[in-house]
Amino acid sequence: MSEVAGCPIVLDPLVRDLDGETRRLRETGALVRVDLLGVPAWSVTRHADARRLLTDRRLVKDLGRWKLWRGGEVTREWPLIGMVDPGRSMFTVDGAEHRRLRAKTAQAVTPRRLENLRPAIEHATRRLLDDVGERGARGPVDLKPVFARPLPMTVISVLMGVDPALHPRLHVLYRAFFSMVTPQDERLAVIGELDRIFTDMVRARTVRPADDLTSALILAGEGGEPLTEAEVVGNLQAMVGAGHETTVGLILNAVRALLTHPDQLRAVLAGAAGWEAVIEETLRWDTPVSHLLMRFATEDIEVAGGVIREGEGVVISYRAIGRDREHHGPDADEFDLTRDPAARHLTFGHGPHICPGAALSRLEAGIALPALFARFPHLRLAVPAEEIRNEPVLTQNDIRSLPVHVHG
Ligand code: STR
Repeated sequence: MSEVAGCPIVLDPLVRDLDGETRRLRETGALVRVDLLGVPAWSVTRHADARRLLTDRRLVKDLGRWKLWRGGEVTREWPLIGMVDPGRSMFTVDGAEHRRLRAKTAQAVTPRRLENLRPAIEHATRRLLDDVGERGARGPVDLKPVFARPLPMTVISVLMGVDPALHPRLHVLYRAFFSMVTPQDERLAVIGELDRIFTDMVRARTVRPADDLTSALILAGEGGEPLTEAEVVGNLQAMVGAGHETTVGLILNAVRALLTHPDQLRAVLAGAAGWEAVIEETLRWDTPVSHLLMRFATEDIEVAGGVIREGEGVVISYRAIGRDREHHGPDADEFDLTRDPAARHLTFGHGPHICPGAALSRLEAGIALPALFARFPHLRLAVPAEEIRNEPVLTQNDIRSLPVHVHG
């Protein structure tokens, strides 16, 4: 697809310079016209505007409200279609229907309920760190495939009841799903296969419920309409898709931030700064999600002196928002663990769709990061920081690999 006229920023599907792109977005303005692989949309780059828009009912998830989709200008040939049309779930509906689809999941992932998962997370962390240690004895280890990627998949699978035998295939499928270099016919086949995998799983649980959230979603219905099979499948896919991809980013980005800020790492290891600060500052400074697609305007909406017209699409650019100087101050580009925690970041979103997995990801990172640095106090990068590249993934901030030396 060709470039779109009137879009000052073309988001790079190969993500060759994420910091540069984040800066350009922010400097271009608060409401910026962006070119998403040939498709125009608005990007929101300021904390205050995003916070307001995320509770604005005139902005909805329903793809049917998108003029470019209704008019046939955007089709299933668009590489980002899977992000805006992943099927019916709590991720794609609003209002009363959204509350109905989300209620059971939200109840299951409160900080208190999640404490039940702690032993499983600690066990998985220990087992993976054993593997890191063994490989590390032979040379540099890439923390992504050996540690950061398997842990969230294992944890979300325990919660949802996904068979661990599926993990290798799921990793292959999600990688192809998110990568912008995947040929589109292959991506559509991947989406079909994910759908079959999760539909089969929901059918198996319908016949034989187990002690997992998928079974709870199937059995839910007391005091309301039960979810349909397609809705349970949609929610399961949303949970696995989000739970798998985003926490990988949180863990890797935190490790990279600490290894490239040795003074702050020392403060953490000496107990002068907390792991909670590491997690929250990483979430703000190097957000696991660069851009969240997409919401659609049901009427004209004024934002920051501009107007989003009825039927236009809106992207929340969380990475730019995390670096918003109007909210985080003139040093917003600095990673600083002593930053005032009262100036909360917006990385998990806001309003009805606020990330239901926020507490789970904090729990995972809060176990994984201290365990990693306790086991390997001499951890250091095995390549210059400038050589660490992103995957060609437009929406997620997805480091390709993080090679480290783990022993001395
Ligand atoms: C991945 C593919 C799929 O089967 C279902 C979904 C719905 C939820 C989406 C997920 C997607 C991609 C990653 C998202 C997640 C919700 C939160 C997560 C967008 C499209 C984020 O990265 C914020």
